[in-house]
Amino acid sequence: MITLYGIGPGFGLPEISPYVTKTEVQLKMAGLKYVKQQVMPDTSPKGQLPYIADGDERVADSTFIRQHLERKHGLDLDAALDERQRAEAWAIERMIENHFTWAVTYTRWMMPENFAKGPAHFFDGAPESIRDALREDVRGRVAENMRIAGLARHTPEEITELGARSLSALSMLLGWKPYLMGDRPCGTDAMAFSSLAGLMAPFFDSPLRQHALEFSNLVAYVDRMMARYYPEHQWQRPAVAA
Ligand SMILES: N[C@@H](CCC(=O)N[C@@H](CS)C(=O)NCC(=O)O)C(=O)O
Repeated sequence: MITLYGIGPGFGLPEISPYVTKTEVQLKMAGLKYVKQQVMPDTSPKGQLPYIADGDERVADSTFIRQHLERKHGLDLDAALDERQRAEAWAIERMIENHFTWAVTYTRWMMPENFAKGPAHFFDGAPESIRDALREDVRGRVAENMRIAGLARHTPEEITELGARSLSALSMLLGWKPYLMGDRPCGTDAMAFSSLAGLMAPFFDSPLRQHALEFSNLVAYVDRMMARYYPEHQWQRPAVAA
């Protein structure tokens, strides 16, 4: 049995972490049985979530987890794609993970009102004397990671502008197909869904979220993916912007 280590549900989502959600959806796409366990990122071999235990093997990082699952269990989540489509799917996934998801992270961690109602509560169980210091420490580390990645060097308006360009690209790439690459979901749909759902969930508002809601095909796509992979989750469908 595979164990998926993640953060757990919250913020109106079945799983708080977009990367854990990606892996969870890919496990569901593959039809593999798994159990889920909530842990802190520092328990992971790479210091980040997700990681999995599959028999004696522990594998960290969503991309390497997918590679492991496909190799070990004889799967291909992109089976319906030709070579060019596979290349496009990879390029789209890189845009989402290495660019767009940072802009989404910004809305949760760097907008003070969103940090206060969301990530700040990760530390509610810590002793009161160190709680605020812990909050600031983790927020500082996320800010530093964002700076190294490049995004946090920009103004809030510029970050929104860059995120909105990726939203526009995703909307154009999806068009009115049910899934990114056609009639059937592929591996990259897991990441596109997780990142877009994380942004659209009504729990946090932001200028970038308001841009996202202007793309009715992306809103419908998140609904479709949520219904397919998390039918038990009470998804609060966001209203499409007028
Ligand atoms: N490249 C990694 C990214 C994973 C990631 O950023 N995970 C976040 C949770 S959403 C994390 O564990 N952050 C803790 C940290 O970076 O210290 C993957 O694809 O798995």
